[in-house]
Amino acid sequence: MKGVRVFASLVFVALCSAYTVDYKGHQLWRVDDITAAQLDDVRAIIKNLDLDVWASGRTWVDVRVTPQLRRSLGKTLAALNLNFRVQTEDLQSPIDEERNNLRQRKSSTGITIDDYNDLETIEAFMKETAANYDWVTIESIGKSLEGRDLWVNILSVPGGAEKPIAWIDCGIHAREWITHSTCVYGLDHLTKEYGKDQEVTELLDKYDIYLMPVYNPDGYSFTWTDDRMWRKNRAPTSDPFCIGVDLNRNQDDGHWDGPYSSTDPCSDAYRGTAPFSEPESKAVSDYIESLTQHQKVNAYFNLHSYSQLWMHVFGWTFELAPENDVLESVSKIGCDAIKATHGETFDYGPIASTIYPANGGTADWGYKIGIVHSYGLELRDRSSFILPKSEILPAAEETWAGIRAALMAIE
Ligand code: 0X9
Ligand code: ZN
Repeated sequence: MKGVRVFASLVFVALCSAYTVDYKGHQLWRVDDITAAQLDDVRAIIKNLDLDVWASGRTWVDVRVTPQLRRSLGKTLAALNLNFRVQTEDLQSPIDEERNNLRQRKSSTGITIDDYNDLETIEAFMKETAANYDWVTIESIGKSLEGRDLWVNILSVPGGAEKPIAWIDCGIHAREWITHSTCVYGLDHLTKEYGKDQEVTELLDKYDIYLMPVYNPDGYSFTWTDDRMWRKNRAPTSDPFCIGVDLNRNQDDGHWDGPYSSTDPCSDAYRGTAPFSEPESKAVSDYIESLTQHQKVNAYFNLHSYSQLWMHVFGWTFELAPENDVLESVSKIGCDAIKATHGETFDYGPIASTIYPANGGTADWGYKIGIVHSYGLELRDRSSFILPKSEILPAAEETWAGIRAALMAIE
């Protein structure tokens, strides 16, 4: 009897701690009110301590702090007069909470639009949607490093003259789950509402929509099994202890080898060995480029989280694009539509000055191949990759309102 109980509790423990990477005791700190004069200090601390940066803005940065680092980092920041506050006391607790919620739901099969869905469920939903609508197709545009299909849904309502294309992808960064759920919502909403909702109907009458809910399936799958906070793909690197290339530093934007990415395979911003060295970024970019041969690709939306930003080119330089005025006005239209949905505010502007400069990003690549309206969006919220279930639909609704408004404004 005792043996049975021990066995039962072992099974229970195994189910509860399904992730192999544990963040118990890790905290998320926000270093705030950073002045221009303090910026170099902050950068040096991040580099010296090899801190894991989760997000940042013009005057703040969120870093994950291990239990071992707390004391010394606190002292260092205080000595430099840098303000910081603990944003999440124990990073494992929201991860556990999220997992418990998902487990409770698990009795139901099939997609749940107002919740997070694993890779298999999303793929099944994409196939099912293509089977249910004669104007929706599904295509595998290549394979990930671990051999998973890279799926895209094409929403193309027949009739009228040839339409321009709008490309929207989600999940280039594995842990940004609110983006995957936003793409899934889009697929569901646009298909169900075409011919009923006037705004959806106008959008699909104007555009062929190419929707890729999971840009980085190997990484996404890994965030469900091993490490909820995984960001990159799962490519082996020259360092046997470090895995993964940041697919948003791997694009052939003409400035891949610039200073604003990492050459260190252990970094979360590792650029890879060459532009488009990665099967995922290569497949997506080849495919989009092939689309431009036959049809106009009017816009590219690359979805991220978090920090509520709507960004346009450039990322590689602080210089402004010649089209900056129009990019700013379309971004404003997008942000206004977001605000009108649930009151959330998004800041907008060029990538370099709105978040930070970055080489090898999707928007700069899109711009380089002639897609001027190439945007990078950072969705909700302002403090975490883990968003409660209650925010999944609102986040998706406002994002699609923004994308729709922007697309209707682009000529
Ligand atoms: O660093 C990034 O790649 C993005 N931020 S995140 O925290 N989601 O990782 C910002 C990149 C902005 N550039 C493009 N989207 N092209
Ligand atoms: Zn991201």
